[in-house]
Formats: sequence, structure tokens, C-alpha cells
Amino acid sequence: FHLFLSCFSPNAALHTKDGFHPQVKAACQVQKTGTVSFNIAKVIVVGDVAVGKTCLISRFCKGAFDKNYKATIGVDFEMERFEVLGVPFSLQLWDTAGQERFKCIASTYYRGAQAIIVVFDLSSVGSLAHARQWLEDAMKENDPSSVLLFLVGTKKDLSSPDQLAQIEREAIRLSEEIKAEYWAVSAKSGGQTHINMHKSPTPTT
Ligand SMILES: Nc1nc2c(ncn2[C@@H]2O[C@H](COP(=O)(O)OP(=O)(O)OP(=O)(O)O)[C@@H](O)[C@H]2O)c(=O)[nH]1
Ligand SMILES: [Mg+2]
Repeated sequence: FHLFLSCFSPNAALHTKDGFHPQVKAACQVQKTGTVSFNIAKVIVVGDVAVGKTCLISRFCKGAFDKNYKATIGVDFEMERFEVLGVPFSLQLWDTAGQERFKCIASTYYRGAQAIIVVFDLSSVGSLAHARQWLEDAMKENDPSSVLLFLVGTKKDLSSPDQLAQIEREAIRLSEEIKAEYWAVSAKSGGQTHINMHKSPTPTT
């Protein structure tokens, strides 16, 4: 997830530099010709109604922001392709509805995720309080030993530094408890901070 939020500039792509280890370079070339399905990851995005799940995905996939609220009906889907060290990846982003009446439909898409993004609104304490329940529901359909967790606070542009500090104390505590990587973002400004990083489980391919 942090790959998709951080600015990816050719300058930062180490494998294009002369000093990059030839063995790693070669390994990237080999993987390129391998099976494509290996690099497809399913990501599900869950959280309270109107916390900004759809906007987060639009910012990432299209670089756009819409201030008008359009509720997600059931579930939406976006696909994003990118390369890491020349190896192609595809992210299937499942944008679920936060409205209670769609929960039943949306939860049928939870199964088989490689990553779960639990989203809350940094200006709403209630949405953070519900984060744990969203995670629990999403986890019922997934294998806790292999899934990567992210806790993402949105609408960073709306809060004062004091308000932000207060809610982030709680958010960071929760992210440590559930072993999630924590991010604070704004889909409006495109800004983000990445506060603590948890060690990812060893991938089992
Ligand atoms: N200021 C500000 N507003 C935001 C931000 N992200 C989302 N919003 C607004 O919050 C409202 C809800 O955003 P959505 O992305 O549609 O929320 P959602 O979580 O997808 O809602 P559901 O689909 O109903 O679950 C919209 O009016 C957005 O414009 C942000 O970073 N900053
Ligand atoms: Mg939505």
C-alpha cells in the first residue's frame, strides 16, 4: 500500500541506477516472464459510511477528487497496474459500501484478500471506534496469517494539528494492537504521512 501512496519517480527507481546489483536486476527479468497471476493481489477496502473509501481509491487510481458524496452501492471495483523493479503487479481494489443495508452484499466480496484496508475519518472519533468491527468482519473470511493490514485515516485536510494529534494517538494504538500499518491521508490534497510500519508476514507463495 505504501508503494501506491508514495511518489513513484524514475529518480527513485534504484534498479535504473548503475550501482544496482546485477543479480537482482537479472532476477527481475526472470520474474517478468513468469506467471502473471503470481502478481495479482486482491485488496478490500472497508469502513464506515462516507469516511472516504471511494475518494481514497479515486485519488490513487485517477489522481482525482470529487467533493460531492455519491454512496457506493454494494461494491465497486478498480484495477491498478504498476511495476516494481520492472516486475508487473496488478491490484484489484474492492471498494465496499459503508451503508449498513449493503453490508450483506459487500461482505460476500471479502474472501481471499491479500490486503485489508480499514478506513476511518480523522475528523470522526466514531468512525475510528468502528474500525475494529470492520476488521473483525473482514477477517472472518480471510487467513489472518497471510493477510496484510492497513489502517488509514482520511480527510487529514479537515483537522487542526491538535485534533489530529489526539485522534492519531488512538489510531496508532489500535494499529499496533491489530498489527496494521498506519497512514494518515487526504484524498483532497493528495497529502499523506506514514507513521509506523509493522513487519509484514513472510509471503507464502
Ligand atoms: N475534505 C475532504 N473530504 C473528503 C476526503 N475524502 C473524502 N471526502 C468527502 O467525503 C465524502 C464521502 O466520501 P466517499 O469516498 O464517497 O466515502 P465512502 O467511504 O466511499 O462512502 P460509502 O461508499 O457510502 O461507504 C465525499 O463528499 C467526499 O468528497 C478528504 O480527504 N478530504
Ligand atoms: Mg464509497
